Amino acid sequence: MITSMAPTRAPLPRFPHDFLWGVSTSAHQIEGAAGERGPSVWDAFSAVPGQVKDGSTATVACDHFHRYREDVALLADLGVGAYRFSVSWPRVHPHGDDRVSAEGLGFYDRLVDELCAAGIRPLPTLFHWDTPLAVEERGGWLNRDTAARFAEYAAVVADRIGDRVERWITLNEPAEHTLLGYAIGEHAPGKELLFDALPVAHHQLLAHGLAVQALRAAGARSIGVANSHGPTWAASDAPEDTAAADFYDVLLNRLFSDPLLLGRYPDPIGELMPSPSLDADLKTISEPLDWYGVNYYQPTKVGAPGLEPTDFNGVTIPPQMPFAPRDIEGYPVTDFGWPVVPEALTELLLAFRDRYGDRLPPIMITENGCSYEGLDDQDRIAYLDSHLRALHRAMAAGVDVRGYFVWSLLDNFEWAEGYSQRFGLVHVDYETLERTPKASYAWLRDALRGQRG
Ligand code: IFM
Repeated sequence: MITSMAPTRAPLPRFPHDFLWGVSTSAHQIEGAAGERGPSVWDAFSAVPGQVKDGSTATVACDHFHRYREDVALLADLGVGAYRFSVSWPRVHPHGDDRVSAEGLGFYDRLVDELCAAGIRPLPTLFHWDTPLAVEERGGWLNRDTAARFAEYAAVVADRIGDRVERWITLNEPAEHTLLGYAIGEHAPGKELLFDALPVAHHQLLAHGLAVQALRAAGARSIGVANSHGPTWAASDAPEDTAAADFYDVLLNRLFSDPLLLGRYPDPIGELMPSPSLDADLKTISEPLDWYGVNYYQPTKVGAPGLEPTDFNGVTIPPQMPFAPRDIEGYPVTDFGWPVVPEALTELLLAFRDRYGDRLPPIMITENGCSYEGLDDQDRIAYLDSHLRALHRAMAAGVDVRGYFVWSLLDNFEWAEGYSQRFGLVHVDYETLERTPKASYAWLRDALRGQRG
């Protein structure tokens, strides 16, 4: 355990006594045990040379599948009230059809039991990007039928663990999955469809709505979604830059939240969205949510595209996209190169409240965190400390936020970056799989003790 030479910090402001404190992970990024589940799109994608920067795969990852007891003990020692994990669809339905793996489902049963025994509330996410390969081979999220398959899977999981789960999340970051996975091909399944990827957005939304119905039919009381959001800043006042920023804002910040919360697509997406039954679908999609999850990492500065591709934190944005991300200067950056702008979290939450008004259910920050090397991770402590203060300012200004989850408990497989970016409060030695809590873990544990008073 690293205790470090931390600079003295003022205690965090006091959050409400029933505020939910937690950490987040996802199945593909930590579980490993790939041979004990069905294949997913990410297995196929990672196997193609050059797709993952360090050539790695998540075959073993953190081996959480076999070491979950040790990881729950780390959560208990940390003192969090909740743990957000994801259920691996290919572990539950290895063949991508209705055949259920008793072993796969049994894992989540044991994990939930272990969490409950430790007094930690389980918060499962049903989809965090690891589509069963067999589902992808039938068209994946381009195929409307995937939404119905997903709802069936949701019902199977709810039937098994729903008696101990209070809060559910349907999808994680559908905007990233659409853009990175299907529009520009930087993530699995590696398709480069540009705007022809829009049905992927619609089918994920429909899957969400159908899953909400399936979960409620199974007795679920509290359902949310985890979407990625961040303020979009125009590179200049020039009309071409503000138009580009508006368009990016629609794609990142409104493509999913408008249909979920308002029951309609933002302009100009509605006209572009091919669906045989758009109005009925939007009714399903906008089933009222019990809360809304925001994943926040950074704001984005955007200008008009040029003739060349743009590099955006290692992601290549082709010039055919109607926007080009620009560097944000004047702020520290994480090891990933992401600018650290805590005040943008306050800005985001206030804008969200203003946009959605009384259509906005209580918010939960379902992810926030940063990539830094090292055990004495003072930069991560500074990041978390400043973002919690920014969150508190938004709450003091009247935004109803009920919880905060750090991304992530463990260093893990960071998608196309492989193991090169470390987001964990706990260091993982990928050779020995030994877990070592970092200074940020000790800091958060003390901060949570301070909150409990
Ligand atoms: O690791 C990812 C996670 O899977 C989704 N949200 C952002 C994190 C950091 O990139």
